[in-house]
Amino acid sequence: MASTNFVDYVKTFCRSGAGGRGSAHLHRDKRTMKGGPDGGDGGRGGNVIVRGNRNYWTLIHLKYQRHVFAGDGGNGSEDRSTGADGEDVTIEVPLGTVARDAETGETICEITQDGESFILVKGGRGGLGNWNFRSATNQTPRFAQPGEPRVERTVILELKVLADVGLVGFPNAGKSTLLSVVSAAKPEIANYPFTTLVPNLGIVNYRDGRSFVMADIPGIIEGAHQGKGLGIRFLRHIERNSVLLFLVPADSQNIHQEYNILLNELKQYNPELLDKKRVLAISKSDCADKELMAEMECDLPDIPYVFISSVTGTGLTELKDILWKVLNE
Ligand SMILES: Nc1nc2c(ncn2[C@@H]2O[C@H](COP(=O)(O)OP(=O)(O)OP(=O)(O)O)[C@@H](O)[C@H]2O)c(=O)[nH]1
Ligand SMILES: [Mg+2]
Repeated sequence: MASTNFVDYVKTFCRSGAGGRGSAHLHRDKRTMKGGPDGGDGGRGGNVIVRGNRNYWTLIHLKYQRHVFAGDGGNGSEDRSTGADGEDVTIEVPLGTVARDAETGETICEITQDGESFILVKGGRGGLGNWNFRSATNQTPRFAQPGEPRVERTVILELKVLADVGLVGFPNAGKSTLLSVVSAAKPEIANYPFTTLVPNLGIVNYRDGRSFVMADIPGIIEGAHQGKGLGIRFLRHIERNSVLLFLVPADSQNIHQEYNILLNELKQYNPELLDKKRVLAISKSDCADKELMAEMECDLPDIPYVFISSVTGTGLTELKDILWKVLNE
């Protein structure tokens, strides 16, 4: 996923189709001077629909499609012919997309399954033709209903990546490296902060053909919730993960303190993130010496932890075991 191709937020102006007008036609032909009402109904206006498609990973295909208009319904006509229904427009989105109303902020729907669809804006109903209004006391109704008007709505589509495990850590902690060694993903890795600018996903193969999905997101730093670094907008991608894997390098000054800073940033973003199960991985353990590690072990947060090294492979199997266990608890 090249950085510019990852789009996780789009605002789209949606407009449904108007319902067709009902017809107020009165039947006439060669032999009938004064036939009864035979005006047909108008067709329904087109809907704007969102549908989940597992072949999409981002919202990039919607980036430049700022307006979505569904078709209007056709008008009813003589001989009780109903107007054609307006054309529906379907917006295909990746799984994990949330649609919100831009004005009220209210969540309209959440698409998590392939093929799952939801009507964002409903098309107007078609008007009834005069044929429907005939009665004993009014045998020639010269009126019909108009169709319902178009409905407009600005919708925000937001992608929240669906993964089982989300990686949380400071920049340069080794998150991308870990993802690259436990999965087939090829994220960018470099020895400077903020290498990763967009989330990366990888499928981690576990024993017996089982697997889970891991998400690597850009690093967060103290004050990220105030906009420092890349900010915390990427944290929306770990909102859905069931387990958060904290990554703190073994050569950091105080692991517990760094962990608390990360935890606090998550809390500032959304306190519900703290309800998730947490695992701690102390990365780059090949850089620290044994004595130091034993010392560090005395002061670690009270969650499952493991020392790992993505370079030598130490602890990776153990880490997968812990993650799998926590995922299935
Ligand atoms: N010695 C050692 N170096 C590591 C290990 N894991 C990662 N590194 C190095 O640490 C540096 C940063 O690694 P990344 O994986 O890019 O770190 P990141 O957490 O993804 O960083 P950002 O994307 O900037 O947030 C790279 O130079 C890696 O080679 C490890 O287990 N041992
Ligand atoms: Mg990275």
